Amino acid sequence: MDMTLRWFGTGYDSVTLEQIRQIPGVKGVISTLYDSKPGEVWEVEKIRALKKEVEDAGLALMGIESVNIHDAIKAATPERDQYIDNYIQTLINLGEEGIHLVCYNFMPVFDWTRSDLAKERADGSTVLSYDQELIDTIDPGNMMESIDEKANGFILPGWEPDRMAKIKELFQMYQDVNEEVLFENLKYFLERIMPTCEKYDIKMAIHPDDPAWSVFGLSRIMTSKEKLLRLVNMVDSPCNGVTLCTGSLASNPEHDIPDIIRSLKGKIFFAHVRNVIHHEAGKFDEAAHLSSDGSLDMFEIMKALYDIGFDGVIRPDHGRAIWGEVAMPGYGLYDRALGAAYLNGLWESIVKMSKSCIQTEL
Ligand SMILES: [Mn+2]
Repeated sequence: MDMTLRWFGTGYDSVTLEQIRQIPGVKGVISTLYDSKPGEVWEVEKIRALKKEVEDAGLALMGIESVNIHDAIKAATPERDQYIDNYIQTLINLGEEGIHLVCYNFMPVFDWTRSDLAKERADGSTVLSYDQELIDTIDPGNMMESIDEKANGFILPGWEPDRMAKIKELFQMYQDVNEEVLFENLKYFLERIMPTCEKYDIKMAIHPDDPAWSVFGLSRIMTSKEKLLRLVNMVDSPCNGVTLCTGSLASNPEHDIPDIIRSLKGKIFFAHVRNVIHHEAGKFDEAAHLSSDGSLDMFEIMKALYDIGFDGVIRPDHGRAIWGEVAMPGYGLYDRALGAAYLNGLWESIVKMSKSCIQTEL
């Protein structure tokens, strides 16, 4: 297991590589070319420069989150093949630079969605939060403004202002894209890119939809164990797998995360681990990573990852904003560093206890 932190790049992230390097047990970062637009070919020089910057700081670039997928591919417009060609060229350029993990999502129009980016808790910390009733009062055309208000001046991942400016066109583009069509479009995309992924050993790790249900009437398909299994089974390739994001999947309180992990044995290439507090249906807050701070049992989650032999890249996911830090919501240094230390602690104890059990049995 390789513990990492997500890092958005110099000029985009308030956290520095030097700070990340000082977190015990963190070996690398997951990053992206944050100024690239969906559909663009990533230039080799830019990938190389990013990798060099990370390595010069004593860390490894362990994967990309994300190479975003152009809406033409998700909606299967006549331009999709050209955009898939571009995507393949980006994968080739990443592969040539030794990148072997790419996280992506296949959500129409909106990436992750929250109703509040800074909900205050009793201890003064703030967290991201979701309330379906509040979301239902928002005109999707104004979603960008409501998200932007509490973003501390940062551009949020997946909420590119240029794209959001064309929100009406985007909704039109997806009006006939139901779940089955979206699955077909995803299959088409994966079948076209897998030969390149296999050639360069690039693991494509789809991120579950967040929250795990349809929002604003748009179809969403990466929303449950059954659908994640359908995805891994519909395109048979060692490079077709998932990002196991505990917080996204746990937006639905009925989801049993350790069970989902076990069912995806061999297909989890990347893990995002965070905790949530469930309220009534359609309403949840993010929390500190500690089990007792939220509704998820993080020991059982890490144990399930251990039991399936997970040896991929992991990162603490969104943290709370604490100690007065001003950062991109969910992506401050302090609480994610606490999260990394905690998850490493859980892992160490699971590994050592498992080994002593084996010895006892012998
Ligand atoms: Mn995630």
